[in-house]
Amino acid sequence: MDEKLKCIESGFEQDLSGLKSISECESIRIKYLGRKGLIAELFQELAALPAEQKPLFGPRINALKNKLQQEITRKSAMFEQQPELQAGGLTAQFDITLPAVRGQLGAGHPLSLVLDEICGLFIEMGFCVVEGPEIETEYYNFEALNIPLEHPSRESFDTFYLHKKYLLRSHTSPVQVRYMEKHEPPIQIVVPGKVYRPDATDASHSFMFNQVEGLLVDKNITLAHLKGVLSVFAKKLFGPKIKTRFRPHFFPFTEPSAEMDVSCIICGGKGCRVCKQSGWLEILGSGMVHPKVLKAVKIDSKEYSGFAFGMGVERIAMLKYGVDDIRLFFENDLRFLKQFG
Ligand code: 2NM
Repeated sequence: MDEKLKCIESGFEQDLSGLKSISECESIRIKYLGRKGLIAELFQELAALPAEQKPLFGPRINALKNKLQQEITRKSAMFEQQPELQAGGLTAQFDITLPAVRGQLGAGHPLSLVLDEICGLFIEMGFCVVEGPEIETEYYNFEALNIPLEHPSRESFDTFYLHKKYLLRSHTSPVQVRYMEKHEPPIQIVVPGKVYRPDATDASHSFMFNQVEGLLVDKNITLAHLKGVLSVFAKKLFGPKIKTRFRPHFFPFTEPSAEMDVSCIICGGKGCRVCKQSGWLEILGSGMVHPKVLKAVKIDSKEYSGFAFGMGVERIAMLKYGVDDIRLFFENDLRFLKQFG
């Protein structure tokens, strides 16, 4: 008897899930609850059982009967209210009365968050965001930027060459060159994007990474404007307590050139493992746009001057989030990515 009850119940569940229309509901009702149906059969068998077993199975058969009645009524009401579920469409298998399964919410990629934040800070200061091609020519990636052919300075921008004159840009500066060719000053842009260099991959190097570079050209622009804009940027990005300093440097496309450091965001300047006991972290490169670069884009360097800068997004994201291996950004391990907003 016990076996039989279980068997009828599981058979019913199978039949119920295959239902496609209201008329099929009726056939199932007859099969189980009809005058000669499976439940009626159970009651007949119950009558034949020894008296002491009747109280064991009577209530169970009744309970099963009620359950089947409820399920069939629920299902036919569903077909009545949602006629489009009938007749074997894809949705016929879909029980709209079931509770919904909640999908997993995504999170912004840490590099997107930092890139958007950096661009947002420059937008607040009046810059426009500009993008350009990742496949470039030697002219825009090097020559226009005062990095002559065969010059050793090209080696610090070690490059992936494609077919003949084409290459993968090793910085986003070619976009600034293209922009200056087409627009007259005043110019005030930031350029985010992917850049490529054939470095061996390790904890701090990747053959592809993201940069944000910027350019401001107008009359009477001086190193004071460069220092002002970039110091404000650092305070907005890392907080008002942060200190900045500028160290002389060399870039072929700027003269003079400088790197900007911020006081270590981990130890506050006391010295720690991250800042290698120096108290300072290098954040970006910058300088006054070289007259030869302005000449290449036909901007008169007697009338106009400008400053430019560039920073690595991965490096800043690593400092901001305390990530110690750049490869984590590219492996798409959800255990890592889920930790960001
Ligand atoms: C940097 C550092 C210094 C830079 C220069 C230019 C251009 F096109 F105006 F000449 N764009 N970006 C520049 C200057 C980039 O990155 C470390």
